[in-house]
Amino acid sequence: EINYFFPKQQTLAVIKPDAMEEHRENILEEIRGSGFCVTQLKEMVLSRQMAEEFYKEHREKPFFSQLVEFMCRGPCMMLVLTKENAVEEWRAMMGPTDPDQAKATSSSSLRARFASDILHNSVHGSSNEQHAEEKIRFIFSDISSDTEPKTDSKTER
Ligand code: RTP
Ligand code: MG
Repeated sequence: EINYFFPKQQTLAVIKPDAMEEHRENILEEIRGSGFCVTQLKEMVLSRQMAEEFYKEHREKPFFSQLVEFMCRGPCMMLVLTKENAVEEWRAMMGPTDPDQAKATSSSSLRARFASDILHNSVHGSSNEQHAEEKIRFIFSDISSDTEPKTDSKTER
């Protein structure tokens, strides 16, 4: 029996630039096979400014500039995944940040199989529900990704 009223959870998944050429199809297949509903999908190249905003929580970390550089080096695939418990399930599918740790603890995870190192680790996933809502709004609202400044109506001629 289908419960149409159960509020499904959303999370943001990103296929990072290092995985786009060789592993994208594998990752998408895995997502489809795990019962996630892909409710939004787009391929895009992040600007430096967007990558900095996207990972702003890590601004003070020693790896921040490398991370930003990496995230804008080529196209990313942005996906909104919908499922009960989506945030936690997608994080579990990704595995730990560091692929060495991933290989040791969850060898079937995406990072264990596809990541090359702790920075180039093939996928991103929101770490909690609030993050998910914020990042989905950021990536999928046309306003936030608009590079042109909006014209202020008061100064319009
Ligand atoms: P993500 O946010 O991308 O899903 O990854 P995560 O939660 O597993 O890890 P987080 O601590 O949020 O780090 C974000 C991304 O920064 C890069 N990183 N590099 N060189 C390093 O020590 C280092 N540590 C983290 C990775 O790309 C990581 O996914
Ligand atoms: Mg994170």
